[in-house]
Amino acid sequence: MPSLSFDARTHLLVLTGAGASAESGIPTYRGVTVEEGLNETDRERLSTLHGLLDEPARFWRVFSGRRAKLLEAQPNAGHRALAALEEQLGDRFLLVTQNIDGLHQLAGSKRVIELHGNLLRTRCTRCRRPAFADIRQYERPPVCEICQAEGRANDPHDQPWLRPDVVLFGENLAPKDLERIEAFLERGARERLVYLAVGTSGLVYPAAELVQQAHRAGAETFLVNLEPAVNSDAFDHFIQGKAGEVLPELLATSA
Ligand code: BV8
Repeated sequence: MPSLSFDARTHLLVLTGAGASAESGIPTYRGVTVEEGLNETDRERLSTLHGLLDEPARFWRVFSGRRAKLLEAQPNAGHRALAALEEQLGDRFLLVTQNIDGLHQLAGSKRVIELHGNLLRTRCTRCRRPAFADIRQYERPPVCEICQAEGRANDPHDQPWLRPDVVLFGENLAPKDLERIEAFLERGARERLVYLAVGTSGLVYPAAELVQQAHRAGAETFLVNLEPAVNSDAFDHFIQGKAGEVLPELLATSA
C-alpha cells in the first residue's frame, strides 16, 4: 500500500462517497450494494425536484425508507479513522462528504462539509423556514404546516411539500461550500497538499472533478475504493479495498 505520511506541513482534503458508509449497512447508489427496487436511472429521475412534485408519495416512500436505514446505522472503522486523523491535523484537515447520512459527525468529525446535504433534516419547497432536524418517516408526503397556516396550501395540485434538506440532481451545490474547498486548496498549496477520495464511483458532478481541482493545486492524490472508479486514472494512487479496512492502516501514521 502506498504510504500516506503526514508532516507538519501536510494539508489533507478528503472526499467521501457512499462506499464510506457501505460497511455501516447503508446501500450505495451504484456498484455492489445497490438498494433494491430502484435502478440507477429511476433513482436519479426520482431524486430531483420534479420527482418530488410529480410523484410526491413515491418520492417520500423512497426517502423515508432511506432515512429509516440511516437511523439504524453506526459509524464504521473508516469514519473513526478519519475523525482520529482530524484530531491530529486540526485545520490542516478538511472532510467533504457526498453522503447525507451524518455518520462522519457521529464518529466525531467536526471539519465536515456536507456537499449534498443531510437526510436527517427537512425543509419546505415553498417558504423560507430554516431546515430542521427530522427523523420522521412519512406514510403520506408532508405539507408545510406554516404554509398551510398562512393559506398557501389550498390548491391540491400545488402543495407546499416538505422535502429532505439534500441537494437533488439538477440543483446547485452551496457556493459557500465550494468556496471553502477552494480556499483550503489554496492554503494547502503553499505547503504540502494531499487529496484522498474514499468510496466514490466518480460519477456525480461537481464532486467528481475535485481530483482535477486538487491536481491543479499541486496535490498528490489517492483513491480508496472497492472497485476501480470511472475516474481512477485521474489519481496518482489507487488503493483497492474496503474503506473500513484500508483507512485505519493508511491513516495510522501520526502527524
Ligand atoms: C449540479 C442527494 C449544477 C440526493 C445526491 C457534468 C457532467 C455530467 C452531469 C453533470 C455535470 N454537472 C452536473 C451534472 C448533473 C448531475 C450529475 O452529476 N449527474 C451524474 C449522475 C451524471 N449533478 C448534479 O445535478 C449536481 N448539481 O451540478 O448543479 C448543474 C445543474 C444542472 C445541470 C448541470 C449543472 C447535484 C449532484 C448531487 C445529487 N445528490 N445525493 C440523493 O441521495 O438521492 S448525489 C448521490 O450520488 C449521493 O449523494 C452519492 O453519494 C452520490 C455520488 O455517488 P457515490 O457517493 O460515488 O456513490 P456510488 O454508489 O456511485 O459509488 C460508491 C462507490 O463505493 C462504488 O464505486 C463502490 O465500488 C464503492 N464501495 C462500495 N463499498 C465500499 C466501496 N468503497 C470502499 N469501501 C467499501 N466498503
